[in-house]
Amino acid sequence: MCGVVGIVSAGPVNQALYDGLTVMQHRGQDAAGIVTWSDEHGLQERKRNGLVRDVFHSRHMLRLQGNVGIGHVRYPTAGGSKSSEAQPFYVNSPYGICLAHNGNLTNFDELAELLIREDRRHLSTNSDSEVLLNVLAHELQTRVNGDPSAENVFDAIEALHKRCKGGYAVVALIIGFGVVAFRDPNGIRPLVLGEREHRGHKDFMVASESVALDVLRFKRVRDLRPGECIIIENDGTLHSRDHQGNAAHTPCIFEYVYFARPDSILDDLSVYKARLRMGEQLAGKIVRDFPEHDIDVVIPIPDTSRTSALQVAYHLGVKYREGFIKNRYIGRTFIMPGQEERTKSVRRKLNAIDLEFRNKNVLLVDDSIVRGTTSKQIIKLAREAGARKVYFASAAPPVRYPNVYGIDMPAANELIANGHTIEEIQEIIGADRLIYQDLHGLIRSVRHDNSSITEFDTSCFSGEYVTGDVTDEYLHELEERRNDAAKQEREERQDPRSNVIAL
Ligand code: PIN
Repeated sequence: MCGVVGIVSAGPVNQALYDGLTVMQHRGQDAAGIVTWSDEHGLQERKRNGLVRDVFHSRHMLRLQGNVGIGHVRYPTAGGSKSSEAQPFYVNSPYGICLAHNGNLTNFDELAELLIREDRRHLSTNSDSEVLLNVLAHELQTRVNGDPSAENVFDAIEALHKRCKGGYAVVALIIGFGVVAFRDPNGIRPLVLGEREHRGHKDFMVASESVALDVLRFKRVRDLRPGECIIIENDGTLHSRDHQGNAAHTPCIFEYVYFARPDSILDDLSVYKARLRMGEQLAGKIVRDFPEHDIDVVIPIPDTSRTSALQVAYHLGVKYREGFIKNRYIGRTFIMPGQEERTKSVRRKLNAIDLEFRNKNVLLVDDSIVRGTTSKQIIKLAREAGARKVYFASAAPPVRYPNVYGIDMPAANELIANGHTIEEIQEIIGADRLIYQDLHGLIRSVRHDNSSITEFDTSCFSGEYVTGDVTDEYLHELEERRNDAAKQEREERQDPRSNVIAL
């Protein structure tokens, strides 16, 4: 997963872009980048692997001059975590264009081949952002007629939507013109528009999550519609055109389960309220599946699941307690020669407060179970802390299928629910009982407030891919690639980035 931001302002945008990326750091900790533009200083860029706070130093910020800019934080998706693949990407023909995106193209191979063979474009990475950028540049090139115009850009984006399949939320900067932002025709990946008054001028901002608007005191105007393209010219003129076609609006449900910040509103739906309702629905499921339950205490697995766990406890009429404390300052893992490599040990990240577990029947709540590896270790931790019985509940249904729209999920064969029944999973993770939310409950939890959205991208739970182009062959190739990427990652564990432990 990644985060994008774009701003056109009456004043300098460097600090605002930095702050916007920092508040979206949860969407990607692998690399960060900003480009800004001004008449006087031209295009300025800084991008590297690392956290936002480590990539940008004062000297870079001073250089990033201009009132127009875009930024990106990257999560490593299958294959690419090289510094050379940090975004935004740049091309200089037909205009200087920079582009950053969140999502994944499902027809990457075919697009890359056509770009090279027919459009005579050069690709130097395996990044689908570079492909998107070159498709945009090529489609603009065929329409070039002097300076860029809103009409030409809209036409080029319309052509891009026809060529590019998958889930994508994109920000681009066209030198001397402005910022362009667009969302895939199904609106799978989120993108929101904000505005603020500044020096008697209207500033505009687009971002992956509304929380970025909040911290910069932009008012949330609305989400971009699926397939919509917005252009904000350098002078602040805003244009919009819709290109949804026949596609249904199907936002990614996983954003609400885990990825987005709870204080964000995506597609007019509060992530926080969705998680509260997931807890309510989950409590209903627990009562149905386990009517004679003997749960003494509900304990969340920090952080995401807290909101749901609170409501589980409330609706079960059971105590809610913080039994696990998370270390916010995990250090690097130094792998010594001959040492058994255990970088992902939960022990380094979580500690249990024994008195909340001793002689109790505890219900641990997590937002989801993906590989099941941390669930297993956490259950062990709860038992070591003296729990009598350890029940486990997931606020999301079993994750059985890979995500192809930009959520970084392991290969299907690494998903614990792929090929296992719930009873088998319960046994593998060592729980006394395992309860999953059902898909219907999850959908009800998320869509509650916004009846205009009737469908979601639920592919990792249902195996249904809304773009209609995902074949078994594609999934098979993806699996091979993800297995290779995982293997490579294991081999490269001595990389300093290995200090990032995802629970
Ligand atoms: C982690 C949220 N959440 C915890 C991510 C673990 C699956 N895991 C997905 C559960 S946090 S596993 O709260 O945002 O830190 O099933 O793959 O072991």
